[in-house]
Amino acid sequence: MQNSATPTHCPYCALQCGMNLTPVPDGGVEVTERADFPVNRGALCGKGRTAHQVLSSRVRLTSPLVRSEGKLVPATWEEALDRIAGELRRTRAEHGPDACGVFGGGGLTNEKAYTLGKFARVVLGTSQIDYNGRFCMSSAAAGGIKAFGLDRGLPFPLEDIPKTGCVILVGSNLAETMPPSLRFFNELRENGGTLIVIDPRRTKTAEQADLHLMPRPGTDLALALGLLHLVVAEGRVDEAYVDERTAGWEEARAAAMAHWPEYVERITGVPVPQLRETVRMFCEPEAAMVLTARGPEQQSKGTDTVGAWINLCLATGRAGKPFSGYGCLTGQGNGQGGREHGQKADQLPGYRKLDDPAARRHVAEVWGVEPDSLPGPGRSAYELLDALGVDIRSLLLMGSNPVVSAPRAAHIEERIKSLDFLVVCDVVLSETAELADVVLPVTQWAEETGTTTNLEGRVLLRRQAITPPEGVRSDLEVMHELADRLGVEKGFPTDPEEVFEELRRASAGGPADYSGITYRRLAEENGVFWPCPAADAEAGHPGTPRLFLDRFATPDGRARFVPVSHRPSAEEPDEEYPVLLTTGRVVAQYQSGAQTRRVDELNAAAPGPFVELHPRLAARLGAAEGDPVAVVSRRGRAVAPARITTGIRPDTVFMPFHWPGEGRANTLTNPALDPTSRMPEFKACAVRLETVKP
Ligand SMILES: Nc1nc2c(c(=O)[nH]1)N[C@H]1C(S)=C(S)[C@@H](COP(=O)(O)OP(=O)(O)OC[C@H]3O[C@@H](n4cnc5c(=O)[nH]c(N)nc54)[C@H](O)[C@@H]3O)O[C@H]1N2
Ligand SMILES: Nc1nc2c(c(=O)[nH]1)N[C@H]1C(S)=C(S)[C@@H](COP(=O)(O)OP(=O)(O)OC[C@H]3O[C@@H](n4cnc5c(=O)[nH]c(N)nc54)[C@H](O)[C@@H]3O)O[C@H]1N2
Ligand code: SF4
Ligand SMILES: [Mo]
Repeated sequence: MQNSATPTHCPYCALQCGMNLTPVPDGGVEVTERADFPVNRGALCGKGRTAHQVLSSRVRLTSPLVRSEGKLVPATWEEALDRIAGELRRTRAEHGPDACGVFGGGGLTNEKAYTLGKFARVVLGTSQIDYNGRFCMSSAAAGGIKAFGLDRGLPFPLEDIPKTGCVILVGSNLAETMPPSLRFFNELRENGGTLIVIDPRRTKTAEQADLHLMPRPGTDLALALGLLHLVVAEGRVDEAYVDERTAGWEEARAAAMAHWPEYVERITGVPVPQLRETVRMFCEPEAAMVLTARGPEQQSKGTDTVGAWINLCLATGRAGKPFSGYGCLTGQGNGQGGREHGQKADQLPGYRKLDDPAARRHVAEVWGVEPDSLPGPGRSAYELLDALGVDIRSLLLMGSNPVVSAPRAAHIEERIKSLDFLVVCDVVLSETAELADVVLPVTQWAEETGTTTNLEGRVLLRRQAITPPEGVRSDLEVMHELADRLGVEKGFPTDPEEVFEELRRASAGGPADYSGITYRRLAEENGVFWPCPAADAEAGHPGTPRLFLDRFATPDGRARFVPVSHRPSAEEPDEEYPVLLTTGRVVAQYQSGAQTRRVDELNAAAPGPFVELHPRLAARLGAAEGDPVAVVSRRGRAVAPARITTGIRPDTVFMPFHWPGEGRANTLTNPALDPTSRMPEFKACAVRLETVKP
């Protein structure tokens, strides 16, 4: 579509690295360096570098598919859309609007996420919408809202990291999950700052650390409480800050004092001297940060765990001050924006609450509907998937591959198969799309324009660089066509900028206020941090790179301590299942692998699943490197080759979750949910290991 390079952003993770797409002679594009984006300054990981290969029509869908006599066969768009509209209408007539479910994704642009939420509530009239971000950032979001009154992953730009004195990185393997961001931590250390990594495995990230703590999976809550205990015992509380900027200290203090260092050592396996050293390194410099990722968050106590880490920051005066604070490293490309504009079960655009009457009135007016017509909050992601074929009879799925990525996946696969009707919009034939009744082939990043909000809260413009292949349409076009067929002719534009203009109005005055942001500004300014209210649009509100410097987003401006206590994981090892399983990622594959498993170079680097285990555990089992090992939990059994390393606790095994089939990690995982965030416990369940006869 253009002859010169188009500046844009990577389709994958929340770093949203800047890249150029440069035309190549065969009519396609390739990824080339773009140095002007401050997050990555030109650096890309292998996934970003090869992202253009997934644009090729060799690996993707280019025709709608409709199930006929048990098989998915090509169909016209008219046939496919008519079939979907007919089935959704029938479900609604026979079972009521809540029998239609919608499942979205944190990779969808703001425009798509916004439109999907509106489509569910206005066109289908269903409360049953949620998305895969529930599996990702929901515990950190819940913790942040409780303590600060607002959830924005990082309350400061990544560029602040080199300027702080110490960073505690809790359960993040960013050397593999966001490689270009490692630069900020290297600069931190060059500047004399220190890095502490907390991970049950000696990851590539932990190898960079000045101090590495290796707790048992699922014990970060006790660990944080133990550190706070020591902060108090050693007289390191910032009393003036606590008085001036916080509320609830006494209760939180009392809860922490019950967590003696020796008791915490017994729970976590982290020796007391390491706890003391952590407190010293964290408290001595003038500024310090705690950053969490999925390790401590994907737990049935993730929200409390995040609360405990925030308590540590508050007690030591390390939040809402320059180069200090708590942040969560959000994961998906639009993991931040995807949680702000209404595809979450309890939310309306602008990070408004669906059960807040004023929010309902505001959004209903923008949408031109009655506030009372908006359904209430629905089920969370796992609960929604678990209700498929029971209460929910038809599902529209856009931007997720739960057959691979949902906890207790064999059960969820059965639930999906028991649906009356499944429609999947995707760019490739994912494992979930293979089960659909209708599959719609959609455009992706480089073929359409849209905005994403990266892990810093920086809203970015991803520009169209290439004409989509024949036969595909955008997600916005799909929703427009379906709305039209279901009797809603207006309000579902197909032009992303028109959607964004409406999103600006819908978000105006909400916590995530985008009303002062325009496509023009995004193009000129290389991104704008929310909140950016329009009240000052004339003067040009500069956006808000740093939050909470004057006050927190609570009614009285004070941050809230949360009184939390340690509790065990939903499933602790016992005689029958004596080992802990934790799960996560490798650098060369992305999520369910739907996209990256289609790139040769990435498959060569990471060809398949494995079970990482300590030599002592391997010896007890009688397994050698590469031997197939069966991992068995109360949910099922998975088999993958052994990868033996001293870089993991001897009581723990690790599996990446990027693959379907026999080695699918999620066959094993426990869907125990956090009571507040409804996050499943992906990071800790009990298993036993067995050798497999060849
Ligand atoms: N290559 C690659 N990059 C990605 C993604 C991808 O799939 N592949 N996905 C993106 C997305 S959506 C996300 S959410 C992020 C995730 O980014 P990360 O959170 O960095 O990724 P994970 O590998 O899931 O988990 C991080 C670490 O948590 C550790 N861990 C496990 N259990 C515990 C525990 O109980 N406590 C502690 N402290 N640590 C524990 C694991 O050993 C692992 O090293 O990555 C993003 N980037
Ligand atoms: N065991 C275990 N399980 C986990 C995790 C873990 O750490 N351990 N992590 C969890 C986390 S943090 C996450 S985020 C989830 C992610 O897991 P999934 O939700 O399965 O995420 P993806 O694999 O990214 O799936 C996105 C799908 O949408 C398609 N797609 C991409 N762009 C578009 C688009 O613009 N429109 C449409 N319609 N489709 C598009 C892709 O091709 C792909 O099929 O996995 C969770 N599952
Ligand atoms: S780190 Fe994330 S955003 Fe950057 S190139 Fe890799 S996948 Fe893309
Ligand atoms: Mo994620």
